[in-house]
Amino acid sequence: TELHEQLAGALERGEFRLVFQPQVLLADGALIGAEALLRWTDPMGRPVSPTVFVPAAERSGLIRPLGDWVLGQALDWLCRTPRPDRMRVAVNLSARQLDDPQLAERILDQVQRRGLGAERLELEVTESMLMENREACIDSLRQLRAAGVRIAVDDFGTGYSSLNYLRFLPIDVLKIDRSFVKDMADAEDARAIVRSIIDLARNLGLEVVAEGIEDALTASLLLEMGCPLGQGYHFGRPADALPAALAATDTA
Ligand code: G
Ligand code: G
Ligand code: MN
Ligand code: NA
Repeated sequence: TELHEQLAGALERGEFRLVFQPQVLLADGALIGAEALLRWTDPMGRPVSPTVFVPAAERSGLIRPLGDWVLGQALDWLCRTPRPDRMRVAVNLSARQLDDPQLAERILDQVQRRGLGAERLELEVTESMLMENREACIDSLRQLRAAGVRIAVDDFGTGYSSLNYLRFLPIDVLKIDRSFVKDMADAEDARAIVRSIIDLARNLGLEVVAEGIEDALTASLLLEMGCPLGQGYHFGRPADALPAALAATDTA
C-alpha cells in the first residue's frame, strides 16, 4: 500500500507519539523546556522518519488534524511538568500548516483552554518556509507573536534566504543548525559561522539556541561565544520522559 493510504487512519489507530528533547541553560544545565518531535510507527511496526511522513501528510491534508494533535499533546505534556509556568515547549510547524488562515486562532484556543501563558509555546519554522510562504504565513505568525507565542527559525544558516528577511519577519529566536554545531570543536570555519550567528542574533535582539550539542567541549565553546541556550544528545536524546536529573531542576 502507498504511504498516504497507510497514513490515512494512523491518527485514529494511535500510531503517532511525541518524544521530547530537553533544552537547557548552558551555564548550569538547568532545564528550560523541550522540543516536541513526532514519531510514527507504521502498521508493520516499522518506525518512519518525519522527514518522510510529514511531506506525505502535507500532500494528503492529514497535516491539519495531525498538527492539531501534535500541539495538543505537546501542551498536555507541558501541563504535566512540575512547573508549567516556568517551562516551555517547542513545536515544529510545516509549510502547509502556515497556509491555513485559521491557524493562529486554533493554536491560541488550545493554549488558552489549558490556562497556559502563550509565552510557554514556541513554534519552529524554517527559513525556506518563511521565504516561500511570505504573505500567507506571515500574518498567522504575526497574530501568534502578538499574542505572546514565541517564533523560532529552525535549522538557521542552512537556507538560501537573504538575511534581509530577519528585519521584517515576526521572529524571536534563531536555532543554530546542528551541522555547524557538530563541527565546532574541530573546525575553525564552523566556529566562525556559529560565532557570526550568535552575534547576528544579539545585534537584532533575538534569542539564540544551539542544537545538536553532543559533548561538553562544544557546550562550553558555545557558552564562551555568548550562546546561553542549547539542545543535543549531550543533554538528552528525544525521549518519552525527560532525564530524571534534568526534570528535577527547578530554576528556569
Ligand atoms: O526527530 P527527527 O530528527 O527525526 O526529525 C526530523 C525532522 O522532522 C526535523 O526536521 C523535525 O523538525 C521534523 N519534525 C519532527 N517532528 C515534527 C512535527 O511534529 N511536525 C513537523 N512539521 N515536523 C517535525
Ligand atoms: O530540524 P530539527 O531541528 O527539528 O531536527 C531535530 C532532529 O535533530 C531530531 O530528529 C533529533 O533526533 C535530532 N537531534 C537532536 N539532537 C541531536 C544531536 O545532538 N545530534 C544529532 N546528530 N541529532 C540530533
Ligand atoms: Mn526543530
Ligand atoms: Na534543526
